[in-house]
Amino acid sequence: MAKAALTQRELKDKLLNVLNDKYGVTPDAASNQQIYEALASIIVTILREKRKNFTNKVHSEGRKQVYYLSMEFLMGRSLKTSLFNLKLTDAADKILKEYGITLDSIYEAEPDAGLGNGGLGRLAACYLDGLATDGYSATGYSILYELGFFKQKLQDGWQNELPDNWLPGGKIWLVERPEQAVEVHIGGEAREKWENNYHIVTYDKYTTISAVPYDLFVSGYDSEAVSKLRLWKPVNPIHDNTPFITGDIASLDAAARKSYEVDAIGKVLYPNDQKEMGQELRVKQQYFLCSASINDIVNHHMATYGTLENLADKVAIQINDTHPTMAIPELMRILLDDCGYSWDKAWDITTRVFAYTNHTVLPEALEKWDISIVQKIAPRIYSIIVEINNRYCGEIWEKTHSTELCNRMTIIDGGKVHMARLCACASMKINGVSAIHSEIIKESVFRNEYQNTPEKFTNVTNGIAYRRWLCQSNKPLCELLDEKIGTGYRKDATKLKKLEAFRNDPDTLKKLAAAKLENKKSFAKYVKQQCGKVIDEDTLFDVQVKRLHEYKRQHLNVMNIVADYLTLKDDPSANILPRTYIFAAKAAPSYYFAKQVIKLIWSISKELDKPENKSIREKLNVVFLENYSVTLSEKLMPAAEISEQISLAGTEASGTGNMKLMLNGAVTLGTRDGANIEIGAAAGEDNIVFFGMTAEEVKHRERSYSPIKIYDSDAEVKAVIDQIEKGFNGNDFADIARDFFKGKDQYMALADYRSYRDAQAKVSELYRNAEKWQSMSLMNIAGAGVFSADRAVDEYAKNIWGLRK
Ligand code: 26Q
Repeated sequence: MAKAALTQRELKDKLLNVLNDKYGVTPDAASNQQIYEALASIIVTILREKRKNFTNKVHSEGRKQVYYLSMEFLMGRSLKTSLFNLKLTDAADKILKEYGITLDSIYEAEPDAGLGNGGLGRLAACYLDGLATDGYSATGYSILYELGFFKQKLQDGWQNELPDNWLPGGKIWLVERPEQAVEVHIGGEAREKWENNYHIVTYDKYTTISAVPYDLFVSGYDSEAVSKLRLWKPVNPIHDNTPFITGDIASLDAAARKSYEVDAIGKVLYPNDQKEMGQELRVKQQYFLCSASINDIVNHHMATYGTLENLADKVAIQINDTHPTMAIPELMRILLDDCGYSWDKAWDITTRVFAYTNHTVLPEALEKWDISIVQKIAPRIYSIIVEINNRYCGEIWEKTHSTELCNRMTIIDGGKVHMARLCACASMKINGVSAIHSEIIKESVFRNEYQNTPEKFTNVTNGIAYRRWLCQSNKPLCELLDEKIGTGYRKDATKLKKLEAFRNDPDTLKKLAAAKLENKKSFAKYVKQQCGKVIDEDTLFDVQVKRLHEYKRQHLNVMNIVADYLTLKDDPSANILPRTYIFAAKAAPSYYFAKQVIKLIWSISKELDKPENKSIREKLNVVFLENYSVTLSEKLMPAAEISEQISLAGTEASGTGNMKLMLNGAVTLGTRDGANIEIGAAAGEDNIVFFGMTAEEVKHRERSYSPIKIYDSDAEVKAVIDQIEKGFNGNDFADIARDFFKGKDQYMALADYRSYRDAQAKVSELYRNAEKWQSMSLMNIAGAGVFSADRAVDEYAKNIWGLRK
């Protein structure tokens, strides 16, 4: 077992020095902000050095490296996890205590690096941790967004979006490397011609953007390896200073406009709704990321090996959903135009380098860009895509003589470029993110591609950086684990299995209950501080936290709440298990219905707050927490008892919040969707509460589905929807009642309602048997080991990238 990166003495000396040199203060006079920045800068220096040593070793052994391309990395905070992974938490804690400062208060000075929408971005962040912990050589690439994903503020229950200006507190983690800047060319004109059997490509009149790297280091736990996240900042290179010297207004104007356009590329992270956004800017962002990253990878490889012949032996590039797809034609462009490779040779290299992960089956989420936009932003890339497609369609025709198949697989179709089809065509491997999801994509989105190249398809079930949500967030539980199973689980999550032996041990179960209660108390205190709302830790904490979307069916959860509300309204003494329903969710800014659902939850919460509803509130309380983030999830997960994972079967690719909740002992109440199925297998089917239709049943039912028939025939459903229509706290929700429930009910909430109600009743019954409940909770913790990112990236490394440790 490796020792701490520094002794307590060394850390203290460094801290005192930095505080003195940078701010001229001693710890007792320093602000929390100053101490945070001083600790951060010490860690950055350690990690930078460690990464250098690790990289030297990797190079000297000629080992293969992986590059993870993603438009999003939802990193959250870095200080706590870095101290923990470097085994410096105790030392830092003791040093600060000497000055009467708590380490926790220092953590609060750090903003989240919220460079992601949700699951996909957090997964990328978790994988950097897992890769470093497992000892793999990994680099992530993304954009240095000036503004992260928006901050959510509710006004009268309506979501407002505020800019997330994270850099003032967050840039301390970034190391600028201007000497490694690369050029990206955008726009312009590309022409091709044949001359004496030579294919001549000219590309000119483009705009040059400088991509400047900012590196953020991610420590592994108890490991030599350090992952690097390289964030590109777009900068306008001022080659031509004449307008500034001559003062020519028109040229100055053009120069200012260009600066503005370049800055816009790095301004803001897009929310995951395609409808209302500026498509051109998004495509520009994507090409900027792809071009900068591929050029960097190629430069680095050339500097190490002096040739690209062995690129595929030394480099694997993972594409996180289709967002970085243009990396594929960009590598082709460099091999063809810059290095003079033949098409066949370039294609052979490219198709052995890339692998692609799919994260969704919702058709509206599949990226298709207008030809005109791709052509305008990256004309040479477009011409390469056309050539890839011509050859691809040619091959399919040769193989099958089916025009129909060619039409279904063509990358360019209906005036659009289908990014997923391009990924499938060029990648060595294609994976889904849970067992069921990897099966579904073979029958749906990639039905034809699967028939053509079945050997490309594989599954890697998602995993989480579990230490962040267990060791770094849930001290009471970790103390119990240390006592019962030792500390081996910190490095090897499968060791959590040892806890199973205690499933019927009264002492363990009692202590497990005590740990949960302690966490619930802390969380209740936090909620009180944050929004003034009082929640009772003696009630069951029932948690649904995730992005707001109709397919995730927060509104089904609301239906159950309203049904109980109506019962209690009638008879406050009704035998209903006291619960606190906890929600947190951001809606995409232009997603009207999602915002309505937030307002609905908020209105119910307000209604229950009224003094005249006190006796109802004792049994039924609802809280909506603003601004769900990585940091909020770290505070919430330890306190959760029920994990609501209630998406319509077949729609949630995996889910990862479900894994964090399970790990903290929450029992899943869920559909047979995404990773829930594997959670059931890992915890044992008796330790999860499933309900609702299976994905198969959904498929069969869909065609003849009629929500209004259910509304008309089930009195309770009718009463619930009518109440939602009438509203709460003076707000009506006729829109939701009409469109979500009585109209299309696209995600079939009414079809699963009865089964969900029954499942909730079963939960109450199980919870009333305290010992039974704690034993279920324990089995979830014991089974959570397979959902570690350490395991997931190991599967990628072995089955997809061909990496050695
Ligand atoms: C696309 C085009 C333009 C602008 C934005 C986007 C965009 C951005 C983000 C589309 C989708 C996303 C994010 C998707 C996502 O988070 N998917 C989730 O990925 C998790 C990790 O695999 C899964 O666990 C979840 O099931 C899946 O919903």
